[in-house]
Amino acid sequence: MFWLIFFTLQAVCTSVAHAMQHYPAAWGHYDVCKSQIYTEEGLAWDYMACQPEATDMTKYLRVALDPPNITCGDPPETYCALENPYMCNNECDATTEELAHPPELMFDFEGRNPTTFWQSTSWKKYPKPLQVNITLSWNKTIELTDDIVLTFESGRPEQMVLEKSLDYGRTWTPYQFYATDCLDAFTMEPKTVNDLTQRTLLDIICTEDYSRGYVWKNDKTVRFEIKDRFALFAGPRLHNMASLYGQLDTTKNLRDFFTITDLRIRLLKPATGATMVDENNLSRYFYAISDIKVQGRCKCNLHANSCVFDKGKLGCECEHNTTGPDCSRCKKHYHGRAWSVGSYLPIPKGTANICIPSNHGPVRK
Ligand SMILES: [Ca+2]
Repeated sequence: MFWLIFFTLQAVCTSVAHAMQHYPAAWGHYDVCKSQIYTEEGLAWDYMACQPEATDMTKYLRVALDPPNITCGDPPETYCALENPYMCNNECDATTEELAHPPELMFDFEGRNPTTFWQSTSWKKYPKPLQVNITLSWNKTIELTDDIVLTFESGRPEQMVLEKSLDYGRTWTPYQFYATDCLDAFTMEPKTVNDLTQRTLLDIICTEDYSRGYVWKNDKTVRFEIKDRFALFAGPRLHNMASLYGQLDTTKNLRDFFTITDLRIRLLKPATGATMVDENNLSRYFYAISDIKVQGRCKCNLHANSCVFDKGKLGCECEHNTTGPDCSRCKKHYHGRAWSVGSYLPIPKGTANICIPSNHGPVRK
């Protein structure tokens, strides 16, 4: 069963001022695809590499849970607090709006009090593992521009994997492993993003940073650190984006690393807060997530500065005589040379690499 949460908010984002609020000035580059200039022959178009503004991508995703009936409340259940087994006054009931915890509550506007959250059934079948896959699908290639942040309402999981797909969910590769004990859970040495270098940037690590302190109110987030990885090229405050863009231009692996069509959160073991699971009170163990943040932009191969959400699907508004959801082909009658991705270089305008008419007219760039 699928929960469709297509938010029908307008997807056209062209406000440069808005982008400036969130990103250093360098991010504002590449927001124009072409401009008119005067030449000896009169008015002509000057073409530049361009890309859509980064935005909140959770508005455009579809979420699916596996197993599909893992959400609490059918039948109604009562829950205990992990930190206090005698505090069992929480109820989940799928048929009552105030007591239901459906998946869309991971993506609603947060900031209200109390928070809204998705919650799983409890670990009633212990010692059989309590495992849930949460799959987020965009049906479009997107490029991540900021950290992925999950906020847990329950304790953070003791074991979890974040995975990505670049082919609409056919194949998956891990992004990061999370555990209270990386060696025990995944036979991996624990590392943090700070251990990475330019050379090892694409290494997949297991981190223990986000699994400890199971109930502390300020310790509820699990992160996949995009900006720390960018910073390996662009400097700690991302002041040298030219360096990052130069690398993205020349290293396909690096560009692909930040590009996804789907994300999958594999919850493998809930917080127990102890080495022993209290078998007399399994209502203490479950997963609950109040918020998921995914910032990114449509991948348009530097041939579009806007991306629209139409009939439940994202698509680039292609310029430079290109076409397709990612602007990855030349338009009909514009096959004068092979299609090519735009280039970030030279900074700041890049190179458009436009498609040219099949009958070889004179063109700029
Ligand atoms: Ca929420």
